Amino acid sequence: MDTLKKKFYEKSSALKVEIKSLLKEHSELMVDDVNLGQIYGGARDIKMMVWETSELDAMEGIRFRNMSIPELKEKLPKGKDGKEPLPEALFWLMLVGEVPTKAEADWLTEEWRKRSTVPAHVFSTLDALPTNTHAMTQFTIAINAMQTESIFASRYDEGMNKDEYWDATYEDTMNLIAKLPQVAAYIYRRTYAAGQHIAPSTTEDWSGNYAHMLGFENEEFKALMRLYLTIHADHEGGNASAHTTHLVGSTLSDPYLTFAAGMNALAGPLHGLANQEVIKWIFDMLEELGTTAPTKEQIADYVHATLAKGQVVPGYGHAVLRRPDPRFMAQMEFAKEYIRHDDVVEVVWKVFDVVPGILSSLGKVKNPWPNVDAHSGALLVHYGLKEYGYYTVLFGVSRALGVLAALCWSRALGFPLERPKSVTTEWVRQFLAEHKAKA
Ligand code: HAX
Repeated sequence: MDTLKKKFYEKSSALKVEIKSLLKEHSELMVDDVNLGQIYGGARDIKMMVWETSELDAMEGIRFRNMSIPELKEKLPKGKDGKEPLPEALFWLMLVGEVPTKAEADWLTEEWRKRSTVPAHVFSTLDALPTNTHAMTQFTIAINAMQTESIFASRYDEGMNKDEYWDATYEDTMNLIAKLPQVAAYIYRRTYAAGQHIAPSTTEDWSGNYAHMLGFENEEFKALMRLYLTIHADHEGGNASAHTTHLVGSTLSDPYLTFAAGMNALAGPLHGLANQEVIKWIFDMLEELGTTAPTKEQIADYVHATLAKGQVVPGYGHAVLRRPDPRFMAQMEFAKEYIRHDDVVEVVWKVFDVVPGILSSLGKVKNPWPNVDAHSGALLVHYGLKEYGYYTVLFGVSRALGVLAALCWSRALGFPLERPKSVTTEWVRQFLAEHKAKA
């Protein structure tokens, strides 16, 4: 058993025992009351699942195993750029709650390299699709096609003992994460580079190799990829891609099918697809205004026109956050550090000056601040990755780290099938009538 797997087994076994005794004593303890607004309003703020890998605070933003993004940048082992954390290190941290040494992070890079071979039928499945198929559709189809490799599915078929679920889930998780960059790069090259594919590097880390296979050798871009693939990895368990993964995983669907389901959720424009919508919105604005350097007044008019059409301003707002997203701020800092001037980046910053005031003035938007998706496209455009229809795949490759680490925990702790209760509006009417009669 490798060191990471052994550590995970020891920690998850201990926590399983602790949870059992905690629930034995306290399972009737009330944590929250749920109100009608929450029942009709997308279950906001209802505490109803355990997610060990990260936690979101409305004001402070995301913490991975209690570490903020600036702390990750300081404490995690770094890639060869010397500044940006290795996503490998973040995965280790999320899985076992410990900051790995550089040697441990490097071991993971090598381990994923060893497991990275993608079966040929995955490429032929992709090749059967029209090249104008949306990149996220290609991505989820490819993940489903890789399910032939699932160790969990084949061991379950052979009658696996439930105490071994964590082991098979760990193996699938490691294999799937290892293969994702090549699958994702293949989609990019077949869609946007006339199918001229690039063989994997034998020396780059996980992010550097992904950048290389996409066709980008610029070291700054590779540094950006390390940051990008780190900050998009996890956002606690309630967001749509994580929660979908959790729900589908709770049926004991194998990690491939489970992760593909999460990626279908990520592909929605209110969630991960917002990263493509933001840059599309900016490009449309610049085209309509006939300038690459719009004034704040011009941007304000364009925002009002977007709202008047009954559309949302992409990249702004959040179901939990009530402050500018630290993931937005981390990307802004990256741009300030690495990029001297860029028209699109400047537009993103002007939009940041203009939009919160307008959204606040509507009186209904709970969070007028930018989220992670408001900045990412401008950085990618700067380094030449302009095909915004691809952006959500980059997000998805990163999100695999968090949701699959969390899936390992769900299987190790033996979490049951998720099955919340729904009600009908007729039930609500009767409930209200009884409530009125009692008052
Ligand atoms: N532009 C215009 N209106 C907005 C808005 C925005 N950016 N954000 C919220 N609103 C509106 C909502 O549509 C809602 O209007 P109605 O009452 O007329 O339906 C009202 O303000 C209240 O919404 P809320 O409570 O503030 O926000 P929700 O929790 O319901 O929704 C969303 C959160 C992220 C879906 C929302 O802010 C939004 O649509 N933002 C734009 C899309 C986006 O950037 N999504 C990415 C979010 C981060 C993420 O998951 N990344 O992957």
